[in-house]
Amino acid sequence: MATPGAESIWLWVGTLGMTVGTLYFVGRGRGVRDPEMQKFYIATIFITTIAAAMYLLMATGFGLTEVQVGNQTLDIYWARYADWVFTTPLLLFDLALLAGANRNTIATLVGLDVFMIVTGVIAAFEQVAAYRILWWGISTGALLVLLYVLVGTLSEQAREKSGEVAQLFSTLRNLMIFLWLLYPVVWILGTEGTIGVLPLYWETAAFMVLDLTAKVGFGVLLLRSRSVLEMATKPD
Ligand code: RET
Repeated sequence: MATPGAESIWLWVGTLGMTVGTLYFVGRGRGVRDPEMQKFYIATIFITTIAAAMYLLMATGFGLTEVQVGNQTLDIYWARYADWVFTTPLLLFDLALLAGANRNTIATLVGLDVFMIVTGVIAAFEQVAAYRILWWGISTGALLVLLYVLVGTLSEQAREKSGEVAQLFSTLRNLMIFLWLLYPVVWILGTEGTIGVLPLYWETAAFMVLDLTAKVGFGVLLLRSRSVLEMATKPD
């Protein structure tokens, strides 16, 4: 455990944002009785709840550790990965549910995603700089395959849905592709990448904006219209 520096301001903003998001989603979900529709609310509420807890863990310093790489000591917020390993599969689950995906597609997406985060953890804790980049590359490879499945198989399954559902699906899918591709970029430019283009302060701000948009922004768009979710859950 180490003490967070000036970047803790962004971690507190993240904690607050995820908490407000959670309360908002709980409010939106009140009175939803249909079990198929409840799935969207349950997944989305867990996403921001887990993130709020992990942001609090980072802001209070428990979620921070140090890793020695050569003669550099890196500040590593390990709690990010604890957050992502649960929340990114839930985000994919939300999108897959909207697309009406089958179990094999969901399992493939979640499997690739967990592989991506776990190899990302290895990259973050590896002590040899060159191997950090190697694991970053492996993790990024998994991300690219995952996005390929999103654009291919998942989008194909979503095409059978009605106009409004298909529209919401493509908005959320495009948002996801754009945001998720920025994570490995921030990581490699930030402290983890050891080249130090982006100092910890700005890296923390960047991840916070990405996390809030990918979770709260995504959830707001998804849960905005109950009638679209109703259409999505009706057997077609
Ligand atoms: C890491 C590092 C190694 C390379 C890659 C990564 C990808 C992370 C992603 C995270 C997405 C997080 C989201 C959080 C929601 O709030 C682990 C940074 C590819 C894609 C969407």
